[in-house]
Amino acid sequence: RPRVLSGIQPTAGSFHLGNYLGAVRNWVALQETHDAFYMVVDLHAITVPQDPAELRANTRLAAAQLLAAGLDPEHCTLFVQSHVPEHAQLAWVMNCLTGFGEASRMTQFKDKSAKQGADRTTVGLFTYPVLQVADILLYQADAVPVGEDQRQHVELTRDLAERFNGRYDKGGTATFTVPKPYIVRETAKIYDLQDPTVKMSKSASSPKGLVNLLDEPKTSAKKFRSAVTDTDTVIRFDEAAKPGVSNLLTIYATLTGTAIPALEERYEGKGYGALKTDLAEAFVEWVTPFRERTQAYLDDPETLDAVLASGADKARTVAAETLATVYERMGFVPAK
Ligand code: AQP
Repeated sequence: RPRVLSGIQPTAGSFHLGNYLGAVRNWVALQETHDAFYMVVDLHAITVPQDPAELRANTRLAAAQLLAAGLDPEHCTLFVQSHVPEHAQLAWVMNCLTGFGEASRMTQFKDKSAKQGADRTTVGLFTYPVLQVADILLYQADAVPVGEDQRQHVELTRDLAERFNGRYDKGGTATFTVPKPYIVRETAKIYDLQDPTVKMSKSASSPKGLVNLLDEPKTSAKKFRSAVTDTDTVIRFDEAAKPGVSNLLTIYATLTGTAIPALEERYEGKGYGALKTDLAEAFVEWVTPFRERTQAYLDDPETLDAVLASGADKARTVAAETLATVYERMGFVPAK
């Protein structure tokens, strides 16, 4: 089976709809066809300041949401990044292979650091993509299921894997599998409901444009009903001319498993109000059991922690083997 690896941050508490539709939903599908490794990336979370109690609670909350979304520990390896120390160890090695200019070109870093200002931006935020490189390469992943915003980081991973392989393999077998991004075009970028030209994001979206899965469903339904569209009245998928309507159609189609042309037909001659109300209802119908399942996992922390412990064991076996090969090839003297 080909292998996939991906991660999600535990920073905001609730996942938002972009996280779910752009990434987590695909993780659930891929666990049936791939050898799947998924993690809650708490080491990434501390690139910005975290309250310790909140980080601890949000890490378990993220795991609970992943299980509620449909990840099955019998079909995938679910773990917490900091439980596997090899991530930080390989990240250091990869930092030493990454050009300063190369890291400086990462657009996500440029955007976030510009917003935070130089004094509040940490070196950790700067090297975050390199930690991500290590995350992926440790597991020899063939594919990385992510949203469009992560494409550049997967490209960096490919470059560094090839660089390492070229420099250290010396005619032997390649140390690293060179991974490909796995991005589902239709849901690669879910947009802010109030500004459908920017991605839905926990840090950049206005509260009214951001749909958090764990918010009161009534609150989210209202956000759908007041989503920004356009002054036209035709319900048609056209991302360039009608970004708001297209975003709503994408969300509706994906949540309900309906093709977009079928929705266009269903809403022919109807106004935007009907689409928004129906989408709000469909969302509430989907999210209500999701919230209940999340709560059930949270109510049983022992089981949750046991799932994560067993995931970490499985992950460490793979990660340790890769790291040992890397250390050996780089010329580190073995510890024994
Ligand atoms: N709007 C989105 N559309 C599609 N996919 C998205 N992802 C995030 N936003 C969208 C995907 O979700 C996965 C987990 O991402 P993360 O844990 O790194 O979260 P994030 O990218 O930090 O989420 P935000 O909201 O975008 O955070 P900020 O505001 O901090 O930048 C990834 O696969 C991501 O592509």
